[in-house]
Amino acid sequence: MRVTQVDLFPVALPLVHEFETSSHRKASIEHILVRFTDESGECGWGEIASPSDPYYCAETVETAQLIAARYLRPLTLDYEWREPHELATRLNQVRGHEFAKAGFDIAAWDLFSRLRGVSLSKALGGTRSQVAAGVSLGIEPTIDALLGQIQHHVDGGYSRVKLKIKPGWDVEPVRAARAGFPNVLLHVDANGGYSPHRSSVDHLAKLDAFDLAMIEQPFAAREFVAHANLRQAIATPVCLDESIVDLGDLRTMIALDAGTVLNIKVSRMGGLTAALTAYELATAEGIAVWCGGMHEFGVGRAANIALCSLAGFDYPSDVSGSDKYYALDVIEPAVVAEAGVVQVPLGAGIGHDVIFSRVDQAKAGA
Ligand code: OSB
Ligand code: MG
Repeated sequence: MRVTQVDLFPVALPLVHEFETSSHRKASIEHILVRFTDESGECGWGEIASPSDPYYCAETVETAQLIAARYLRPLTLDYEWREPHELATRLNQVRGHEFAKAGFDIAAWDLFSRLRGVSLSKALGGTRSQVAAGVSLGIEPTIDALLGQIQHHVDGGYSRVKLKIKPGWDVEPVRAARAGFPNVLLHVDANGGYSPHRSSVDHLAKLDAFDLAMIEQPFAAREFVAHANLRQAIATPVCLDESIVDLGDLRTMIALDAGTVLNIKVSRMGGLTAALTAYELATAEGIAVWCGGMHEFGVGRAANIALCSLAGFDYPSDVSGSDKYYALDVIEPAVVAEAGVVQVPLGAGIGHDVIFSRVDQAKAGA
């Protein structure tokens, strides 16, 4: 097939609840929706879920827009391909810029599965009709406010809660969360906020007391050795997020035994094609996998949900209902989580319709 038109739509939506990590705080999200149109007039949608600012990774919404318009769009237009991995290989001429590439790869998978009349889940090899959903909660001004947030989401049926931590906001909030919610599956995510020294290892070892499912990315992305040292020193499993951008990173993680869990993010790895390859290697090597999120709108979230429908995504993923993030998502029907479970759509492609009037209304900068 041949994509004859690529449209980029920057969209900004306010978050229902402000979100703070070890690096920054945000009240709204700006992503770029990607629309492919092929020669038959069929469309495929993708989402570039790059953070606006370079605090999670080096990409920003502006770099993503530039790379998409100047390099990825011309590489996509009028290129003949049969399967999404062919386009992904072509786009990999561009080094880095995984978030930008992910938006194009998701659009290719959506178009590909729509043309075949199958769901994205089925096209990817998914076998589950529903996936386990958790929530990721930011740093709050007080421990009471955090407990209120946990209560709200436990009341909403979620059985797994991830808490953001940073130096100065770790042992005490986690102790309070565990005391208040003895049966909730809990894990923590530091977004690389700790310095890679022995004192951090000793400090983080205190979290072993709280029966956490894992500690996610305590050190900076390239600190594989620090993660390997931590993994030796604590009982809580170590999970990597920012460290794993490509298969080479995953091989380093495995070789150094730098963690036992992988947070596969479609966006961070450059798309569904790359995520699938990482999934295959990780599961073959006994690394547990689950799917992380980047506060995606419904398009990117649908791609994440489809990925979670593959065997092995047992631990609940960061695929919450649309209402956890946005009052009005860009898709219909909205993503719904009930009793901690999201149904995998059966319709062709991502299985949701993009509501163009909402995309237009939420145009970034408008
Ligand atoms: O580290 O997983 C992360 C959001 C923005 C940047 C980094 C992360 C996150 C999340 C959100 O945790 C997860 C979600 O989309 O629900
Ligand atoms: Mg993370």
